[in-house]
Amino acid sequence: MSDAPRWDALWLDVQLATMAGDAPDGYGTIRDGAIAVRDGRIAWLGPRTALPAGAEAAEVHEGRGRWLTPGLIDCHTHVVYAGNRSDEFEARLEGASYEEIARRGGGILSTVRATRAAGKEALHAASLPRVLNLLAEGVTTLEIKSGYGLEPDTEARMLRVARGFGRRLPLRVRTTFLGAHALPPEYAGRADDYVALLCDHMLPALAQEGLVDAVDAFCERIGFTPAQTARLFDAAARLGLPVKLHAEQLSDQGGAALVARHRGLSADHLEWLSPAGIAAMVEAGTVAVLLPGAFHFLRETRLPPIEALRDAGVPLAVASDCNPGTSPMPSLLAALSLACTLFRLRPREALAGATRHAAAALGLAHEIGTLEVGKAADFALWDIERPAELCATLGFNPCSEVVVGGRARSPRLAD
Ligand code: DI6
Ligand code: FE
Repeated sequence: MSDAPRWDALWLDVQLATMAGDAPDGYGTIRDGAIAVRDGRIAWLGPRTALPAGAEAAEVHEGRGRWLTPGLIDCHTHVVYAGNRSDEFEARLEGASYEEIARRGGGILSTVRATRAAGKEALHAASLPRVLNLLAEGVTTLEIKSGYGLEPDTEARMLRVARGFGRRLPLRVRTTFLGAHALPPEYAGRADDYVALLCDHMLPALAQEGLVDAVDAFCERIGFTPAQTARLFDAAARLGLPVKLHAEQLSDQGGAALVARHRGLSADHLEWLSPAGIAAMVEAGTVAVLLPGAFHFLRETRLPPIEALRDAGVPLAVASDCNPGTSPMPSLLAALSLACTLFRLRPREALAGATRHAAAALGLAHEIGTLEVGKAADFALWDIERPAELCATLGFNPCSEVVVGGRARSPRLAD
């Protein structure tokens, strides 16, 4: 009897970027590496020369020198919606601001109208190309928010469509309830009543149906006040659900400190974040999710305080924020590149932002986000010479193979 390992699958001749937290080069590079999978989890990884003697695998894949990273994690998206807002893109270029467009009933409410009118199949069909685009880029975990229904049936439909992608595709989906995205027209002038509906009816019913992994809100002049947001967070806590927040995107509402006080997973956007907000995030271990797509499309000029966040040791995640208004960009690779050019993240920080720190922003750091023995075998293979290439290019996708739960697939599912 030999105790040599028997694996389900083994990848040889790969350059590993483990993205493990303590790696001195920022990538956790292992040259001429190998990685083995068993029961959907990483069973072994290291330099090929260190492979245990006599190890066998049912499937052996040749890496041909490609780079292998953890599967990418897009931890903030609104990919499920119907309709299109390119008219607003034009209006903003004519001088209208995002807030003005929202105040005259466009913006989020325009997508609410289209999404309410779309049945489940139509919503699925409209969203699928965006999801497939992300999958083709090596995304193996995708967070998807509700928030274009703002009434029980459509919010539930959005979350069911989102969950459906996780069942039908080789993809992990996490759903976030964003019922507090905008005030629906039928509640005009009655925001507190709408928040009561969210807290007392919509959220408990959706959570009961198992459709909610986390709760988010838009804490903003054109969204909800800190007091209303706090009420929603208390309702989430009663249901045992973690919270996160669209905070300090257009103004400083103290949202980051608020979500930190509620031990939130993440504060997202953060262009107007104050030093007090940073201190609160440090204290609570709240992740900063940077969304350079929204910054880019809104032609913002005020940067999130990246250096202060970095100096304070706040983990920086990067996400696409894919949505029809402020970030019509179903591309996490584009977000990585923009995070570097617009926010001056280093490529190693941007890649950590779409792997290790994105996992933390979803409360999944123990499961995914780095290549480590025992974690889920989710990874992506790339035709690149150095990992920085993932950020140093824009509009090009060098992903050549994706593995989810130990199963290999082509990045383009139809192949
Ligand atoms: N902030 C955003 O950037 C998105 N939602 C939010 O609260 C924009 C959503 C949209 O314009 O449709
Ligand atoms: Fe968003």
